[in-house]
Amino acid sequence: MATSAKFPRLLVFVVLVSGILGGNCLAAQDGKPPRPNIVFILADDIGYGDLGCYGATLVKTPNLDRLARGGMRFVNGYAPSAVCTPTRYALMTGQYAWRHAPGSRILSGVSPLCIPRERPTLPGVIKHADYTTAVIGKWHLGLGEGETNYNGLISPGPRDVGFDESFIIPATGDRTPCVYVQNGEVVGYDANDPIRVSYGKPIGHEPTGAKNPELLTMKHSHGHDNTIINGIGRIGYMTGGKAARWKDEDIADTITNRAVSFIDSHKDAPFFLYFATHDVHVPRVPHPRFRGTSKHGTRGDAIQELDASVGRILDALELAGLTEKTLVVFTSDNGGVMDDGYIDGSGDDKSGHKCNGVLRGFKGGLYEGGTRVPFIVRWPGHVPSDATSRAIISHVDMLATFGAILKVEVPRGAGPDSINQSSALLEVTPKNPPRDTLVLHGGGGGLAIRQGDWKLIPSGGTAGYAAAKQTGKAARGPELYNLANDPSETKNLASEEPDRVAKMTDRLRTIREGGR
Ligand code: NG6
Ligand code: CA
Repeated sequence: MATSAKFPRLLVFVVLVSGILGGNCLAAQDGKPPRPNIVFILADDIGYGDLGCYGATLVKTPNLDRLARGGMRFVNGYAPSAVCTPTRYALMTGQYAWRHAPGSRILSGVSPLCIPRERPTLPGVIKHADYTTAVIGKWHLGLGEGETNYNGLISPGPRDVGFDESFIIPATGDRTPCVYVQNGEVVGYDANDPIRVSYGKPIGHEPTGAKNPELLTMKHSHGHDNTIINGIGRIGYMTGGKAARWKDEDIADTITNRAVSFIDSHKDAPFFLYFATHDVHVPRVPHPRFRGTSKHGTRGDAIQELDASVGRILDALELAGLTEKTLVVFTSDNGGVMDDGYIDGSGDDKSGHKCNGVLRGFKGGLYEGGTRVPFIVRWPGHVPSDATSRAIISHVDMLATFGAILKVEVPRGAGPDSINQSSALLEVTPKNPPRDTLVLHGGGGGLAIRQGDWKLIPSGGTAGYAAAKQTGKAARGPELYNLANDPSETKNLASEEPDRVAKMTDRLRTIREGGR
């Protein structure tokens, strides 16, 4: 694998056709497809079975279903990891996160930026095609250097890895600090009320979930007992920044409003919008207008809130006349989970809703429920409509894929694990499916490999993340499944197929040690 230092961004990007196409022009030239705007919507903790278009009946997702009808639904779409930060790292860099330790684990709210500044990134590649790039929503890739200081300009951050504009939740909804950061500054910052954040050692005198459970509006089931903000115990302590703190019930509206206004104000020139929702991560606090609207409790209400956000994005594109000129992707950062640390009814949900559909396992784990997620792509006139693709595709492929669609040549060494999937986007059954093999990363750090219809989880691979344990006992030795015959991973074929286990173990080792 080439080191990133060999490829300083400005020197190595060769923009092949932006000159020919003439800056912001989106029109087709020489019969070639035009360059679309790109809206990449990354939901949080949405599972394979959570949407109507993937079989859910107890939650209604009319907007996501409409997106799927207008485009292609992948049934073998994978988040690169079963947890958030490593998935986002792989999406941003086209490199598996387990190759780069700082991006390979769930980060706190004071972790430094985990993307090396010299590494080529997805927004960086797109920017080189003269696009305006923005991230709105959950970041969770660290900010600053050393321990993040939320007072003053917070740098480096999104704008140092390819984004022109940013409006972000720094880590997660359940982690301090509970404030938005816009272009490096806390929104609503008050210099007279400085912000201090701590993980591990308590700071400040504000009530905590551990000491003042009577003040909680939502109780925790595990963790989440540090500073209470907006009635909810968080991971991490926080003091100050009182005027800047978010209201959980308004997060979806706040970030969706920003995304809609970004689309509206950039409708005349090409743009890339990375819209990363907080729904349906914990704490799940949908706005009152969604409460009680689904048949799957609070979690279902949050899914319906997510669907409404997506609907507003699609409407904004339509209103701006951009539906035909925009490639929209909707997917999730990891599989679904019921109880993820708060008592919100999901842990003992009896509705019958299966967040990961027929798949075994949950967020954090290496069974399919941990990483296989909805993956919908729409680009009218280019991506087949109302179609279903069986191609294996992952967020790690977006750098090479969008680079190809926008005709930006990326240097060797950029996105070392990223595969150009444009043929899989443009055809239901491409002649040579771009990807046969994919490595999956679990919340506990283990790796699994999918090759064609086969899946191998080496010994002990599923350990490590609380929710993953909801799956039942893992086997002692390696686990081998044929996903075509057994999508729920019920029959471990490892002892019947020792040769295949050996070959796949070898292949995994080669990829791990040797680059792509
Ligand atoms: C876990 C949290 C979980 C969630 C997860 C990150 C506990 C017990 N569990 O450590 O609630 O925050 O981290 O989720 O604290 S992710 O989608 O951002 O990866
Ligand atoms: Ca997540």
